Amino acid sequence: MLLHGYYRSSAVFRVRIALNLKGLAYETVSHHLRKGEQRAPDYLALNPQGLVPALETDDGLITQSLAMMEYLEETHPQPPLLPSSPGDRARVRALALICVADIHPIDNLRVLKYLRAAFGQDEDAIAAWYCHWIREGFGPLEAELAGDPRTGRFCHGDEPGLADVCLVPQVVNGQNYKLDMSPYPTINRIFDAAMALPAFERALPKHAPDAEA
Ligand SMILES: N[C@@H](CCC(=O)N[C@@H](CS)C(=O)NCC(=O)O)C(=O)O
Repeated sequence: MLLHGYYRSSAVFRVRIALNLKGLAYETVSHHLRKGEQRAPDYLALNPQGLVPALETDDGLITQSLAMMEYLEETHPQPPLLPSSPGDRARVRALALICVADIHPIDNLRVLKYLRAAFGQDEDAIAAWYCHWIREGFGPLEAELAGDPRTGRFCHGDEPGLADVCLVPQVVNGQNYKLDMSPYPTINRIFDAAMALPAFERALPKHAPDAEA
């Protein structure tokens, strides 16, 4: 498989973790997001959204990190990223979507660029925006995780799964913006448990082949 990405991208970070958890080998192509390489004509021809990640597979190109992770789960079911019962699967998907659908899209690079270019916002305002939307997601996520007995060492039970794969990059994004994580003890505990696993640690941006010094 060939993963189109960029080391700092948290959506790509998710896919690196999922590939590592599944024990799957892959190669990478880097598209420097700050230089706008995701909008180069040859990449747009591949992925008209002009976003990373994109994953080239034997079944064709897959865009959208969640679709990739579901694809990996279906083609390589072991170890599972989703639990076996429909209710539990729905819970894990819902937890994952807090990061994937509710937090990440409004903190994306193109949104921040638009805030600067169209509304003249400075870096303090950008940081306030960025952290606000993480707090909006992490508050309810913390409450859900802390209040549900299905939460274990990880978001769901004692093995890492899809919700953890999506949570960890979002926490790292918060750390990059110096977000105060003290209101989220359960999230912090799960983050620490995940980072103790090589599949998560090796997927960190700093270990990606295109990481900059
Ligand atoms: N929903 C998409 C989001 C992909 C996405 O927004 N990727 C970001 C990097 S984390 C990107 O390519 N940003 C480029 C830009 O904003 O121009 C997914 O999960 O794959």
